[in-house]
Amino acid sequence: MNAHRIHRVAKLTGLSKDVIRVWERRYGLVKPSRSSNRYREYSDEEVALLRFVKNQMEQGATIGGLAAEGHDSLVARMRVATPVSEAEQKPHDRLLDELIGSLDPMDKAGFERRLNGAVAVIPFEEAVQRILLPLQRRIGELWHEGHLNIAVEHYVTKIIQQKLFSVMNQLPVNEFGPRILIACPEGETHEIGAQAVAYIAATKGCHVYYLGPNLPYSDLVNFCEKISPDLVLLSLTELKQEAATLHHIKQLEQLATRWSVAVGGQGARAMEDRLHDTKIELLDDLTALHSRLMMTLSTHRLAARH
Ligand code: B12
Repeated sequence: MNAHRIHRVAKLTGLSKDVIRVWERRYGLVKPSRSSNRYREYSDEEVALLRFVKNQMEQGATIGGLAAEGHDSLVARMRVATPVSEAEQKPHDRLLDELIGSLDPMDKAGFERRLNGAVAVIPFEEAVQRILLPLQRRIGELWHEGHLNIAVEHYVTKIIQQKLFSVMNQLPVNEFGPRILIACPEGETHEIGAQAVAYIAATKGCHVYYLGPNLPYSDLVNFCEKISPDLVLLSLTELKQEAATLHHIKQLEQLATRWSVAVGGQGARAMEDRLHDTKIELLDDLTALHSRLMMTLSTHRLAARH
């Protein structure tokens, strides 16, 4: 790990030395150590965090809002948003190879020991990004290519889901937090994206209603009427035919006249052009999801005060 003096940090981040000091003093964003002659020394991670904060502000976030989110949450988010270098990803790729190797012939104990061991030693949010979701993609692709039996795919998918649910169930239910309804709409059975979204919303202190895959539109509306959600988040993975897409958007537009509706996932991104003139928001990725949740949380807090 490198230690950088403030003038180098200014060069690396494009921030002035004054700004860096203010972010330290006023907001406690970074906590540089001091060299023997009292110079501030910043770690690589602090430099990356300053860059991440600058980038977030360029996209509209405020320094106050980011600081209120807290140092640890920002670091976690930065780690997820920062592309992993090849060297960093290598151990995860190796692990994924080993995990897949232990499925044929089936070595259940070996598979679970490896997976549990790897997930236990890194922050769970990182494990989701670096291990669980990539594992789901790899397993799914193997099935799609005809290299894996669907029963084995189900076994792995269920383990991934259990991990997400068990960590989610340990989080306190924040009954006074904003109500976030998360589901996959009718016809959408790829579930892990929605589950990851539910987990993230729960970690932020939202009151999550997770309704899973393939939820018929009329039941979605009924449920919204019951709970009056602050935000409806829908995960779309499959790309539909033109007519089905238009029908789908029409229904969601109806929903969006009464509640805030946002969509995400590969299928949602593919219909981006069709969403421009609608009230349906598109959340490009998990960083966008995070910003949207922070906005919902602060609106909810403000409303609670009045
Ligand atoms: C895993 C998988 C499966 C698994 C699903 C397991 C399950 N229960 O969820 C299995 C093997 C069962 C499966 C089956 C099918 N699948 Co499939 N599957 C995949 C695969 C490999 C990965 C999808 C996935 O789960 N990714 C993991 C998620 C977390 O990653 P992601 O989708 O990139 O999502 C990221 C973001 O988009 C975001 N996100 C997701 N949702 C949301 C929501 C919000 C609000 C936000 C903010 C963000 C967000 O989160 C993720 C963060 O990294 C893809 C191919 C691929 N590589 O993408 C095909 C794919 C999606 N499947 C496909 C198809 C067609 C099917 C089947 C219909 C095939 C069939 N004829 O039977 C079936 C039916 C579905 C089913 N569940 O039974 C096609 C879809 C084609 C299309 N037109 O779009 C794909 C693209 C494969 C292909 N190349 O053809 N599949």
